[in-house]
Amino acid sequence: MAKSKVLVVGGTGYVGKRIVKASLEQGHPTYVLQRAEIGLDIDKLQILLSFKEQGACLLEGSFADHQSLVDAVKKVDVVICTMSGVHFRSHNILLQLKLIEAIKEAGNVKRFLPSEFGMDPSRMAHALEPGRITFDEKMEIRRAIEDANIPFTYVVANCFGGYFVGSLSQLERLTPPKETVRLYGGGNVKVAFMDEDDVATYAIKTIDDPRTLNKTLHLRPPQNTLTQRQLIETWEKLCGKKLEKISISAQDFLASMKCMDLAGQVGVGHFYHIFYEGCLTNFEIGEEGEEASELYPEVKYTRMDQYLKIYL
Ligand code: NDP
Ligand code: GFR
Repeated sequence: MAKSKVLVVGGTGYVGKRIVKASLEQGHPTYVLQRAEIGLDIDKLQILLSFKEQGACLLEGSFADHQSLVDAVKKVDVVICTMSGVHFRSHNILLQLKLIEAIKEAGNVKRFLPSEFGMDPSRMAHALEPGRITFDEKMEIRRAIEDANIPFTYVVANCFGGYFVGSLSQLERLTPPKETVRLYGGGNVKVAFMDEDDVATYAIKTIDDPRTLNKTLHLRPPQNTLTQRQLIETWEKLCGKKLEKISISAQDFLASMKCMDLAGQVGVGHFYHIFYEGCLTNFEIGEEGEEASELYPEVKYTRMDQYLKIYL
């Protein structure tokens, strides 16, 4: 059977460029939206041209031009959106409503993967303000998809290594601390960590899989389900040095929100749910979902001791 044609919207982003790479690697005719608005962003253009060199096809379009989105969608079988989530002030996630309108009008899409790739928003109705906006907006997108009867797969990717593993899950940094590490409580809550390239591999693996049609794909491989303490011990073994550990109570952690800007408060809220509440691992995957490493055992996913080596 011919490989389905894939359109990536948001292709020059942190997740997007990995999705484009995985789509090409897995042999899909791959199309990338080239937004008119990128203007003089030369880095974005260079990334788009590099996709072209690797065999992708660029499709010009804009979220301000409905017909351009319809025309792009009509050229493919599968649409994957990797719209930014961290710029919640500009509500980028809700821009997907325009893409959903285009998919609805085009009528040809066999699978749509909206921009999720994080915690499962359907399990975050209790999330703290202001970070809850991330999940509320993603749920609005889910409702629009399901109201339009667009075939979907939601990818719940848990914690990206780049944001949560490199820093040993410290806020406001991306590299390991040298002397002291802050533990969330006792550091014994189970968290699921993912190499971003594996996130993209699994996302492309699933687009033609009937087992994940209208379902959630959870990326929660058993050997990457670790506590913060286990993550730190992994790092200490690699670098041959013990870090001083300072335990922060949930009460003190939440109190720190008071002196933070909006982005910082969003982060604290998300980290609280992940590292104190255990929201990524405190449930069984039910009928509505599948776990990726079980569905695709052939994928040799990167373990976190390997992931951490680059930080030495
Ligand atoms: P980025 O910030 O890298 O942005 C992705 C793309 O969004 C951009 O490249 C751009 O597409 C598009 N975009 C941004 N603003 C606009 C706009 N105003 N109009 C149209 N397009 C726009 O996003 P990430 O890759 O960091 O995030 C993607 C998803 O992953 C989000 O849902 C986020 O919540 C999630 N995430 C999860 C993490 C985790 O640890 N699990 C960590 C980080 C993100 P173009 O390429 O066309 O310019
Ligand atoms: C893990 O799931 C998610 C993660 C999600 O569903 C949505 C958004 C994210 C964000 C995290 C919290 O907002 O992606 C990365 C991370 C952003 C962040 C990292 C915010 C504040 C920080 O101090 C930070 O330190 C690494």
